[in-house]
Amino acid sequence: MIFVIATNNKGKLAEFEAIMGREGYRVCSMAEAGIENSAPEENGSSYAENALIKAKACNPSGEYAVIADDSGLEVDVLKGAPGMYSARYGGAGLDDGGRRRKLLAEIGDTPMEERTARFVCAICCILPGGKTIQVEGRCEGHIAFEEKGENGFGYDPLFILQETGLTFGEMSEPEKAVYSHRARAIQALIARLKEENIK
Ligand code: ITT
Repeated sequence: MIFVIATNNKGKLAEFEAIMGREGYRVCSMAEAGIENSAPEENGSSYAENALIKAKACNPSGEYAVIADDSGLEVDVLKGAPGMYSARYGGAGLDDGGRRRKLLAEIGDTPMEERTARFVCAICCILPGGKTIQVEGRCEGHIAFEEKGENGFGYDPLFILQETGLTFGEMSEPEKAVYSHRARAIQALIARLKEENIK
């Protein structure tokens, strides 16, 4: 079975390739599966609904399965923002760096003990024939006072993982893959695929 990763985010794609690849699964990008343009409106009311919307929109032909991910960073002092709107936080004009600067500005000098946050990842997998598997993963941490580390993407240089005390930006890809929200969701998916005897 080949799994098409229905994302336009290169950072996510690299993580799926690395984590699922290490587990022996074959994955490819939408472009490699001949799908040029799939970016549906993400108008669901939960991460899970948005993941389903993205997986359905990808709709590859033949023997491919599809995996879509909807994820976000929830900051408690911002009442859960940016959350489901993490990719669009601050409007269309901002890049990842601009969104990180906006987040730091919004949180201001809130003390470390109140800078609690979590990453959430919902994955939707649609198998050939239509069977749908939905799983979720989360990881807890704090928002740093400034960016640390160059690795990863998105909010990684700002998210201090509880278990290591390092930002995802300071951790290597295999280290992030031990603890991250996406890694936990992928492990849950793999457990379900094994139950179904799908390789
Ligand atoms: P696709 O919809 O094409 O998959 P996207 O980037 O728009 O790409 P989302 O709508 O799920 O994906 O938005 C998730 C955003 O949350 C993402 O753009 C990052 O800003 C942030 N994010 C999610 N997972 C992250 C991670 O592991 N590290 C850092 N930031 C992450």
